[in-house]
Amino acid sequence: MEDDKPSISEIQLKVVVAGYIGIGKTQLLNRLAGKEFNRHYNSTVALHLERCVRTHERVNYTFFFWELDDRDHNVGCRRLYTAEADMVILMWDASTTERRFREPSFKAVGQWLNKLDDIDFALENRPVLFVMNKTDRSEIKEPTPEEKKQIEAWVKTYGIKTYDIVSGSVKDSMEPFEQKLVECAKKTTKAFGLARTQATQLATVGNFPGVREANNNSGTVLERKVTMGNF
Ligand SMILES: Nc1nc2c(ncn2[C@@H]2O[C@H](COP(=O)(O)OP(=O)(O)OP(=O)(O)O)[C@@H](O)[C@H]2O)c(=O)[nH]1
Ligand SMILES: [Mg+2]
Repeated sequence: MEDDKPSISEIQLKVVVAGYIGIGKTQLLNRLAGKEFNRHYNSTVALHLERCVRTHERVNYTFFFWELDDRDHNVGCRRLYTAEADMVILMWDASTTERRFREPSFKAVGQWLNKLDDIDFALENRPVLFVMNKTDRSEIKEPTPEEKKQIEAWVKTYGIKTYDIVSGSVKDSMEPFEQKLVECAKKTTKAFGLARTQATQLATVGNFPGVREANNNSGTVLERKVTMGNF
């Protein structure tokens, strides 16, 4: 029997991932790519690339992650690495077993927004996902009210239109993070573009019989509409 559901659509998204050194960026991306958690620390120099695909509501989202390192000598490359990104992930480290990390890594989130803004990276229309990581090493499992307030202030300062916050640990289930990731993906400009295209296609296919009756001689118009319907 023929499947009358609309075919699967493809969307490719470039995601910038940044934050303080050693907060778990690489491990998070490795987990998304299907690799196991690794206790061994191998610090990223300059750039780490990872790719994963998630399907939601008949859309295949291919995420291309660009993890930037936090070293200032790589400043010159940032404009290149962030070019045409669709989304941003900024992380901090929630471990309370190593308190010396939590505060500086949270401050670094704000510093990263500033660094991105400095290279004329428009944050307005790029969803930002704020990630509190390493909750397995913390008695505080959610962002504190102060952290939430600070994030709201940053969102205002940088004119960010869409953002979300998620907490978790790459040692535990990745489900909450993955849900938020897809939610953010759905709010990117590309996803809106895709939704518009699909709506146009549906409207076109829906109008097709009426158009045929009204345009008996308009072969070109019909041909174009059929092509779009099969797209
Ligand atoms: N307990 C715990 N450890 C983690 C978690 N995520 C990462 N780690 C550990 O933290 C260390 C740093 O992890 P990475 O993923 O390399 O951190 P990073 O942010 O990519 O580090 P840089 O590339 O140097 O900036 C490693 O030893 C990891 O095993 C986590 O969720 N929980
Ligand atoms: Mg890394």
